[in-house]
Amino acid sequence: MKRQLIVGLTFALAAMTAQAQPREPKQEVNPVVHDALMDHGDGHLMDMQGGMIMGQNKDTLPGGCDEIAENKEITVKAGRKYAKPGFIFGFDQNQWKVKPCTRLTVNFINEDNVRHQWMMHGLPKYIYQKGMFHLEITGPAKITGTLILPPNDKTFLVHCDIAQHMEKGMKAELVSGKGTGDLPSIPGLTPHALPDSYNVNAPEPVPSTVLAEQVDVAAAALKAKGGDSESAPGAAAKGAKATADKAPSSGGSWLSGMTILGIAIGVFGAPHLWQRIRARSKGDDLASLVDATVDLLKEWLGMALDLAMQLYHRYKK
Ligand SMILES: [Cu+2]
Repeated sequence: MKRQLIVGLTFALAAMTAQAQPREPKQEVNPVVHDALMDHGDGHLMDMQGGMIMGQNKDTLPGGCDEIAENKEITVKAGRKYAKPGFIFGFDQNQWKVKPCTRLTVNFINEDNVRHQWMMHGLPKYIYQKGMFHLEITGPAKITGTLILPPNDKTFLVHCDIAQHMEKGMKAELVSGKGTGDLPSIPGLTPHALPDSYNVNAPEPVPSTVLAEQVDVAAAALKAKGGDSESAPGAAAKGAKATADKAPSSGGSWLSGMTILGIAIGVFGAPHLWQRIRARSKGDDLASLVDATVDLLKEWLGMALDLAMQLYHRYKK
């Protein structure tokens, strides 16, 4: 009886000790501050320890901004400990909101012992090379950069471009003004664009080779209809390219190379477009699908305007 009591007490004590001690020692993050970078021009700054800023812009107002709307500073923490459930890496926040024409200073603190980036896409290319603003550093370290947002409402993709880091959780969005709709697959914010399926009965995605065959068959059928002497199966065997090459010489045939190109874009593009609309849609109902379609069209319009602004600024000089 006495021995049982001692054994019991020993177990209780061991359990309490185990609970009192955390499994991993608490890690104090003491980031190295990279604040003496060499300016290589065009907003590209680097230091010998591997700190990097691309697209630094403290003064140049984007076209359409009469003045700086606001000076804003954010601090972004990056690392494994900020990963959302199901992910490996993460930012401490996955969405930031700013006003258009804001001068935004980003303090990027990488708390991991690997390299991470805070990379923003979709900025006007006449100011930002490749349309990017980008902070990069091996942690634990801190790096700070500044950019000025363009005047349009837009949702910008922010991610870490190191292989697999975005897929494993380092994806976020920066919403300027009203934005242009949430991006898909933002951890903790929006669902996966292509959710994993473990249903063995689910239909397989159609491989592109099958689609290519469908284009060939469609082209052959159209050619046969157009009154060409060659039989449809024969034309199918030769493929769409041969059809496109020969079509102009068949004299007045409406089946031109452009038609084939149009069919190809339609056959390849339609499923892709549908997939993108579905990915954005909040549900399968008509209203959500229409919303998603309008969102996508607005984004394309934004891209077209960006391009127009870029051309305008290039040829204005
Ligand atoms: Cu990373």
